[in-house]
Amino acid sequence: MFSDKNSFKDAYLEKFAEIKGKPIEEGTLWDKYHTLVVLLKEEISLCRAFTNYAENRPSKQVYYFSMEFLIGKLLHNYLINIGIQDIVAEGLGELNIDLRDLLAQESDAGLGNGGLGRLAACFLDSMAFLGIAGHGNGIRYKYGLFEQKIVNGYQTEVADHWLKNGYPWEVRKPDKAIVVKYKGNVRAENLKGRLVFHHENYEPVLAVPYDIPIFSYENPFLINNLRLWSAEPLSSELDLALFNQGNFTQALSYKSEVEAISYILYPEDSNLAGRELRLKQEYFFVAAGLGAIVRSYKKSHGSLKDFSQGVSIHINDTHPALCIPELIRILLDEEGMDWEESWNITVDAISYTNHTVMPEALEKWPLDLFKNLLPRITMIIEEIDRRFKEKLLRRFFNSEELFESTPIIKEGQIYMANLAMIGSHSVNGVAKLHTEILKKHVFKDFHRIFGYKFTNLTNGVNHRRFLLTANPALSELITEAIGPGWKTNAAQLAKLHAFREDSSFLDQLAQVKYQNKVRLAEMIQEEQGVLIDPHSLYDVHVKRIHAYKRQLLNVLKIMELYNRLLIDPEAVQGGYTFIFGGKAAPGYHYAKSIIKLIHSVAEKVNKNPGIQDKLKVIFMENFNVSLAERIYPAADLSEQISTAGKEASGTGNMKFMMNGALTLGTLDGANVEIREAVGDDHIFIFGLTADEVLTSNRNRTYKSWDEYHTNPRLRQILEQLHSHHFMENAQEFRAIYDSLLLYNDEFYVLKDFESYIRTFEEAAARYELPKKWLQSSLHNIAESGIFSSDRTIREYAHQVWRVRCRRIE
Ligand code: 26W
Repeated sequence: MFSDKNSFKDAYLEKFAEIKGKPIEEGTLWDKYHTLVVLLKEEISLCRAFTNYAENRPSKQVYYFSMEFLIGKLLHNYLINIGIQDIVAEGLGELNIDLRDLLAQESDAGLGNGGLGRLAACFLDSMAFLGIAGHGNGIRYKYGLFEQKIVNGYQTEVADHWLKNGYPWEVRKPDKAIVVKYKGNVRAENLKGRLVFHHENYEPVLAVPYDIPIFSYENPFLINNLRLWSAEPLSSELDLALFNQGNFTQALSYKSEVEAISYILYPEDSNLAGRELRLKQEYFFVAAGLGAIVRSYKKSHGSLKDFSQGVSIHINDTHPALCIPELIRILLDEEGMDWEESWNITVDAISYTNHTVMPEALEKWPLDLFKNLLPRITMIIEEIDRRFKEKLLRRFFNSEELFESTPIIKEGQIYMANLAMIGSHSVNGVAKLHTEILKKHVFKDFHRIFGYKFTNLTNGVNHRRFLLTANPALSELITEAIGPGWKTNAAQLAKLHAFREDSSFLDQLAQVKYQNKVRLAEMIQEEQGVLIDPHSLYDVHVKRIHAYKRQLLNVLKIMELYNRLLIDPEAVQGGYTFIFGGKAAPGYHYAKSIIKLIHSVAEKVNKNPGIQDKLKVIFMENFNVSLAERIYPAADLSEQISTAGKEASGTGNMKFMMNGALTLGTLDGANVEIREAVGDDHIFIFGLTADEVLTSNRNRTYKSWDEYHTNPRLRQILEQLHSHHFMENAQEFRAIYDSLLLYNDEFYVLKDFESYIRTFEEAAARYELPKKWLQSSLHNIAESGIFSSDRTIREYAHQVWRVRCRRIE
């Protein structure tokens, strides 16, 4: 790797000339960005060759199967990881190139919806960092998550053509392609007493891999791989044959049907109607990924007998659960093993993480759809189900409820979570509370049967992206104070406690936050023309828009403050800036009207001259990884206000915390553990607990009308919601109003309203005591080490994958 800026400059100019064939002065920004990536990629692959050579003892390989990898931009992180950011910035500077302009050229790879996809990306970094041979396996969607454009306060969606200029990090590997087979029929043959199955008349699809190098911080032990599969027609001859016969439409429809498989990411993160194309996608990357893994394993080991000792397959939620029947199919049909052996190897290799308790997000598929699309896989699932029921009958012959809830196939539907539970050796939730809810409620019956499979692995986030890279000023301050060790061992952030009473340090911390807030204010002014005051409290709520995440509760709070300020402009002490961001699934009308409501309230509030300096409401368009990296460092207060029991973990909460924001939240997901870590004095908790919500749901004791009748402040807001107060059209927010009153407020928004307002006021009052606030902010940063994904991945390595981390520290 380059040792100084001159050697970098020479290499860069040489590479530019080689691939662009023109003088650098004539190069576009894209040319310059592209050259930098190509140069780094080559350097990285030299390291790869070197590390593979140095590490000739084959270690266990972990494959993380995920339908989504929300990786965001890579270049900035990779420069920091390699440790050449300064050399490169200076070298480019001497060529009159601003590195920041090149960073801006990169597409933000949005191949995921939200939490689940971003978690997968953080895990890739931590696996590489810890020296685990861990690789991602997913789909190379031509279009990622839509770009959100706000028009007149409404969300509209624009296709995310992230590949339009090409994506220089990826390497296409056509020689490693795999054929994936759909439809057709299965013929059974009796070969010397053994039934052998042949899949015939299938529709073949070629899966072509594109590899992206995963390169972590400082001298990594390994350079891992993110393999994304793209669907292509099997061969052009097939098209040609059809063309020659005059079957033009059929030839074209074959091509477009095939390409549809990796065309676009489904933008729903719950409530997905069982569509054939989605099922095709799920089988596509499972069959391609496993095909390639088995091929390479056989090449180095000869047989698959010890497969599960050399390979761990992790399934990120149930979307890749077809790994279970697919691996059995390979072992049975292609390797000729018997059922027992195939089953044991499969269960031993596969582990599963659940990420949601929302019933509508638990996948189920019509059996008929399955049979038609995946005939052999369906047979295997039926056999797994049959054997499972048989065992169940022997062990729990008189427990009727077990027979109702646990089978894979029920009333003509395939339940993917049940398949994943039965066919894996480990199942985990993503925060303590979530895992308890899985054990006691969602998978209660499975917990009786397979208690030993359950474990909790609380999520974590890549602190090198969300703190080191995203917040350079804070990182520098931390490093000056405690040295650089926290970058490789986030637990060392605890050393910051020593600065609790150090007023010069606290001043600097305040300065850093202030500067980050100024930067965000400038961005908002530039993009929206709205002036916000960097001295005001930045209260930030960014995440997918969903009823259970209760952006609505936050809006009601703002409406209430506004009402109060209209009567008495001195009613609140400081100034508040409420910042929202997040996408709604395109078909989720309720979430979309929440976005419109935020805009309508913003319009009213921001334009009222009487309260100009007290209240501002901002919605930041197109929340994605890059925008997130701008927002977290500037936040004072982190809104984590889901209905208790509904948010599996949350990971934004951790990113805010490590950037020094204080949490205003319910006892839900990982908020519970954030509170355990920081103590009650450094977090603002309100609202019903998960148990209270469950009990109230069970006993049906909650009547939202009671809140309406007994709380005049609330009544006023609700009436404003369905009058002309915010909108010309009084019907605009009818669905929201009805959800709260007519449909009895499923997410306890009204129930939690009072305690939310009270707790917000406590937080706002604390903000008026700068020293106390800063001490709490520092305390949060100091305690955030356990929420690094390095900690999480160490736990996966020890408890689930049984693989050694080469990095010892
Ligand atoms: C069937 C469509 C679909 C697609 C995605 C259903 C469900 C999903 C995901 C499981 C939703 C998701 O992203 N869950 C989030 O996972 C994060 C990482 O574990 C958690 O932090 C969030 O709490 C959880 O909502």
